Amino acid sequence: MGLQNQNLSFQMKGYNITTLNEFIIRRQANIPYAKGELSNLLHHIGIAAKVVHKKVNKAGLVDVLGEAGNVNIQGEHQQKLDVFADMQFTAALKDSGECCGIASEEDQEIITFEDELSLDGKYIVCMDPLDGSSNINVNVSIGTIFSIYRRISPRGEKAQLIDFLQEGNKQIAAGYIIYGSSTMLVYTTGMGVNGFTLDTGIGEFCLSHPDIKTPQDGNIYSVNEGNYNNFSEGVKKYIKYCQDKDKETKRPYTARYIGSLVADFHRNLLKGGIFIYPQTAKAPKGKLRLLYECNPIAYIAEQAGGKATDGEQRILDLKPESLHQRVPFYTGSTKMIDKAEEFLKKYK
Ligand code: P6P
Repeated sequence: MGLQNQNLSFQMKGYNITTLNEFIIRRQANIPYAKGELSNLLHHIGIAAKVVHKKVNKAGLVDVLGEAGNVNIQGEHQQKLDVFADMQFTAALKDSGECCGIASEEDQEIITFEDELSLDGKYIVCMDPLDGSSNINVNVSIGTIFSIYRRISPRGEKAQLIDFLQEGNKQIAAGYIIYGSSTMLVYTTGMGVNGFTLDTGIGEFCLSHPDIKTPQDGNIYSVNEGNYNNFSEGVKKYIKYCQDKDKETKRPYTARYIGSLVADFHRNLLKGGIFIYPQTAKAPKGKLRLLYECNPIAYIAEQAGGKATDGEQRILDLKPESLHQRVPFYTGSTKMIDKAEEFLKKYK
């Protein structure tokens, strides 16, 4: 059954839902000359998300907990679910025929798809297939993050490194899947941010958070204060500012940090707040990776009316130098980012 017919059937039965596929097709209708390639790519990402959801949801019951024994490019012990998620999203992107290659947190080099259909693919994808995976064994929400670009290298040829080292402001689409109390897919194609919740009863992502706008101000701050002694003076002063009592600005703020980027970001996106992973003595460039963590999250933050910088510059304007490059990361409510940057500047 074609995508249109399948979704029409839901409407005929009186279900008042908009499925991800229906939404993608409606949006495609608004994009002149869109031939459905991006829609098809997003559809395949949705399929992989459902497959990974099933595995993550049963993680305690089937043998996917614990480490897979290998160590990834980051020197992190790969959890079995990491490997599973990497394989599922890689396969889905290859099957779409729209993607000529990927850069993944789990793989040192780019992966090129060299079948005839994929070689002609218009897009490349940077992804963190399962971010925050050290939280898997303790049942804390984890996430998949993806970022889609038009390739620069000629179609019909192998994807090149230059396709992946584009500024974040060149992204065509970006999104994340959060495997939490429910599984949600949140994405943007540059026309706002929309959130879809997986209805396992019908196996569909259904529009649950249309046109997400993040509050301009907030009272949640998210930072790993265990690194406090390694922070710069400006970051330390900003954290103390968050903790000071001030009725007018509703301080002290609430500290919320669960060490899983997608979960920490998603909460602050909806409620307002600031997420900070600054440079520390241990991580002089910060910890989070530009290509497949900061750029996609930054695109979503901005599209929802928020901000994302490295403490000075807009994340989306940074020119990547390497696939796994790390950058300091400040993202969330615009007024909170501006205030944090005031402290960074004053105590530079
Ligand atoms: P720390 C998870 O490993 C991750 O990459 C992000 O999901 C998360 O925001 C960050 O690292 C947490 O790092 O050093 O605070 O444990």
